[in-house]
Amino acid sequence: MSQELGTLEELPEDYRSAMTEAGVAPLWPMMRNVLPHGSPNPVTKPGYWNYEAVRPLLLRAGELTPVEKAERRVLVLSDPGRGVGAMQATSSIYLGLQLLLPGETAPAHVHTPSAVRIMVEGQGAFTVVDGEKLPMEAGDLVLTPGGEWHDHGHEGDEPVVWLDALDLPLFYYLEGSYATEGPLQSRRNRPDASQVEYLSAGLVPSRKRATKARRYPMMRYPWNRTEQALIEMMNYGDEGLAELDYINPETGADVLPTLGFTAMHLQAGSKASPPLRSSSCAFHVIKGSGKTEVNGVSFEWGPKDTFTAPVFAELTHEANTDAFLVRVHDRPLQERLGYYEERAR
Ligand code: GTQ
Repeated sequence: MSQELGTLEELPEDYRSAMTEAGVAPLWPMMRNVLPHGSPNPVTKPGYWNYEAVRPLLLRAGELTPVEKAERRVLVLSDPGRGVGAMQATSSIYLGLQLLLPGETAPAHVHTPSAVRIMVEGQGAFTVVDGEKLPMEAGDLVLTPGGEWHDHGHEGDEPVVWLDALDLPLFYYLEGSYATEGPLQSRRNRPDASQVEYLSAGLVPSRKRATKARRYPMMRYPWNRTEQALIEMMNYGDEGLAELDYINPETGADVLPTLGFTAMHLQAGSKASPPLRSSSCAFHVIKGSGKTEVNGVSFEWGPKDTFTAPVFAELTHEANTDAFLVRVHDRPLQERLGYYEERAR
């Protein structure tokens, strides 16, 4: 274990200005900032967004800014540790609430970061990804992987809101984030793959020699099936908590290279304290109400609310009613980088 490290102030003034002149700086006064002992020192603070509070602001954006002038009409959920305006909710996760009004179209574009939509309210919206029209119903999870063209449309008659989760902070940090705009896509005249090729878990279209599956074979994960599966898991489990990971049905891998998604069901009256995880995460409430403590900060949540936890957060969930949440996390990225970790409480 190293002893107390030297400080900048200990160094002679002339040496410090000569270093500045040369464009260099000593590591040792900064060493513990970049390599703290034992565990990271996150900038991210626990965040909570009450949907009822944000909803009127989002609807007002619909009156103030036509979608043509927004490209995407979104209110961004900023990490309290970085302050309002920060384009991130945790170190690696961007979250935004997007509004689309009846008849509107959000134009086609493609970008390097990947996005996932979790439907919050309203009917009749759809996203077209790679020519596939994906209906969006409450709780559905819809993928827009990086590099895939996507546009959003709305054939219903009420405002539609969904939660966007993107790995944008990572791409921005890598100076790799950019978008290209293009014309609306033509759509194949068939239901999306979740209703045809991948209707049943455990069954995939028969593997033929020389045919290569799409990298992202299924872009939509309908909520009704997820909820049914969670309820069955709960019925035959004994923990008061059931969890299912969203996976690519062809490979069994997480749905995206960087972000993972886990559907959670907490039984009414149950309490859960997961291990400390090296991943940061966001929770979006599909149904039900409860309370979660994140590093000692308590959030009372209800349907459509969203809250976040930094890396290695101490979490305790308590459900007042039967509750369903989707957890967005960066475990896949950390596993790729070889450092994902869980520590017992
Ligand atoms: O719908 O494509 O919240 O490109 C941020 C960037 C949504 C989208 C966001 C985007 C989108």
